[in-house]
Amino acid sequence: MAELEGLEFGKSDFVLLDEVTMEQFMENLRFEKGRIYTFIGEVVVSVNPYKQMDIYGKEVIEDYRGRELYENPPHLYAVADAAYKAMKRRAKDTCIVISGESGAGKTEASKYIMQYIAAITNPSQRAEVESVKNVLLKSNCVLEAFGNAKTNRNDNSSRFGKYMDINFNFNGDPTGGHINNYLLEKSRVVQQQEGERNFHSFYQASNNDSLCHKAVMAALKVIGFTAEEISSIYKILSTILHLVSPTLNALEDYLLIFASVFLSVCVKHISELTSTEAENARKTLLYRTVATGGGEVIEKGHNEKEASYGRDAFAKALYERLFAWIVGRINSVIEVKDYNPALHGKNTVIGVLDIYGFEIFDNNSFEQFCINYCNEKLQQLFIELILRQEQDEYQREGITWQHIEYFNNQIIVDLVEQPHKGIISILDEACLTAGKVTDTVCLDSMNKKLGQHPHYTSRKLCPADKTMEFNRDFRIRHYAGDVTYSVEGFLDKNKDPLFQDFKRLMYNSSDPVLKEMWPDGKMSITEVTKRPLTAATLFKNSIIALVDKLACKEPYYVRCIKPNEVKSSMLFDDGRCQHQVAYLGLLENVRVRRAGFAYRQPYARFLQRYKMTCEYTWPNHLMGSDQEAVEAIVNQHGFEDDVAYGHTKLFVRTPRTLFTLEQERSALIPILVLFLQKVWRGAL
Ligand code: AD9
Ligand code: MG
Repeated sequence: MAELEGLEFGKSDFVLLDEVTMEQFMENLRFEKGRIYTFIGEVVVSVNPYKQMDIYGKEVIEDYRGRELYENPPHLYAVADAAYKAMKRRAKDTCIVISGESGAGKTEASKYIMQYIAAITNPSQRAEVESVKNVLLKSNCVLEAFGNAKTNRNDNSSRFGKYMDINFNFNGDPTGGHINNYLLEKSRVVQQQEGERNFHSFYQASNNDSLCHKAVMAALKVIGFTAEEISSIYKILSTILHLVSPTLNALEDYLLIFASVFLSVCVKHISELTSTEAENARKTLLYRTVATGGGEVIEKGHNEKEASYGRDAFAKALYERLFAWIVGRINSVIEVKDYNPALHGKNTVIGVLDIYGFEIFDNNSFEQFCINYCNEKLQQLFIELILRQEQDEYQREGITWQHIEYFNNQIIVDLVEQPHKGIISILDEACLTAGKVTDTVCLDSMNKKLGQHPHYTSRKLCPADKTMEFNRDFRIRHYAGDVTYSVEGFLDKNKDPLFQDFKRLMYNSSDPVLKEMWPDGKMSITEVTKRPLTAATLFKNSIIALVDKLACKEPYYVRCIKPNEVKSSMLFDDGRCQHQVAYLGLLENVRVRRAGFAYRQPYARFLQRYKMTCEYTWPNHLMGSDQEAVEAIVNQHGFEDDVAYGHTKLFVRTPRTLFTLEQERSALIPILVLFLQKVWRGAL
């Protein structure tokens, strides 16, 4: 099949469009033609089909295994194979970056890529490699259960960022891996927007998702979680459910909480589930310990607001630490042990990034701010790498490079992260200021400092009811669209405080798993604690580290597009798709790819494919080098003006040239097949 794909060639890569216009791009993108993947050179553009496609599985994997990118129709498998080949043949660390907005198909793509890599490795079925592969694959199921939730944009939305490194030995077989997780949206534990749900794990544990629950339990066991650990995980989930249950919520009146029988029932459950003293658990929910100036330690009762605030912060922290612990536990199983480079050769890595996509909700808060900032950083990386890669390649091969204008979103990245001036700095400053700095005061400060910024607008909405306060928010003109953020809760989420008493309570639990998650509970109240970094700064640091990690690898890109807002397999919403094509910079990507040379191929490869079209090279050439043989093909066709000769590759300027060669090749194949058949039958 692959060999006879020549005529499909033109349609399968945007580089081959007659003209790079939005109309032509959209015409070629539409999935009604039954094709959901298209190349831009080595980038795969993917449109979510919202239905099961018969394009995955063992047989298709075999078609792609070890083949070059353009020999088969565009597919995730082609890009996975390219990343794998680069890693294996050239001992390069590579990464596959999957981007696109929420619901565009990133997580599904990352799973197909992982399955492909698992399928093509370890042909000798060595048990220890099989076990690593199994854990890598099963970790998806567990992480999705605990880190994904139904949102209004996606029924299985990733509420954390995931970057997974897979390590390979010199044979190209997986030897281990490491997962980094980024900012779990923990506020979801206590509050969800209308129409959304809590993390999947809560439903699996408590009610109707028994099928998924079984799969998660099986996956936990395969990974190597012990029965005690699994029991602790589910006890923590139950604890959180008790904490955020409507019963406890309804009792927010501080005095009522005191007197309530419900509270004592709840406390009893919580203390049993967390293996803590009931009296300590009760006290921790209702009091906090404070050190007075004179070094005295006193217990201070919470007021109603503090009590409910403390409880929510506790529930969120419990879940966040549980999630981090699960990731750490998986890492401890898959980390590469006893690897000796002298003995085993270079240990290489393929990284797969599947992070939350760009989000615009009706009400956007601190979480969307972080998620969208992260997407700005990844877009910035895409711009840099795609440009850099082209530039490097031309330089390496000794070919002159022509610059193409891009919208560079660095200005938005700076707006968010610049030291002293950026939004994160202003937020941090407000969090560190003693006394009562409210969200609105912080917003005033942002407006003063950033009011003139072309991508920032402050908004003051006059409420319908004149006695009410003004609604206050700010708007960022992101690369992917305008997002209005409600400033309410920003400072609190950024400070992310948790009364020390909760940490101590957990540290003193007799459940060893739970205790392990709270090492900082060891400190006594009088010990001086350094002010922890704020949530936004921690996130910023982790994303900067991620970008650094990706930037030093050879990147492969999957750009996902969401075809409509209603999760339909029938609807291709032109306007929505055009918007995504525009902000993802796909047209520019095509232009850059075409500006210099649309195609480049190593001489040997080019020769192998087109030697049949030239009398001097078929069936074998007698020239000194492959480059000379390629020159013979080019000259015979009169393409001299359309190509340049690099040190190792032929560069082709216009798609027409390759297309002509492809057509000629396709026309020749049946004749050659007939010829060979006759030879075999002895007729010739
Ligand atoms: V988010 O940023 O985590 O909210 P993703 O990860 O981009 O988002 P996801 O992969 O979860 O989106 O895809 C959303 C849904 O689209 C899936 O649950 C599937 O129902 C559907 N989907 C996505 N890709 C495919 C596919 N290749 N084939 C069939 C798909 N269905
Ligand atoms: Mg996802």
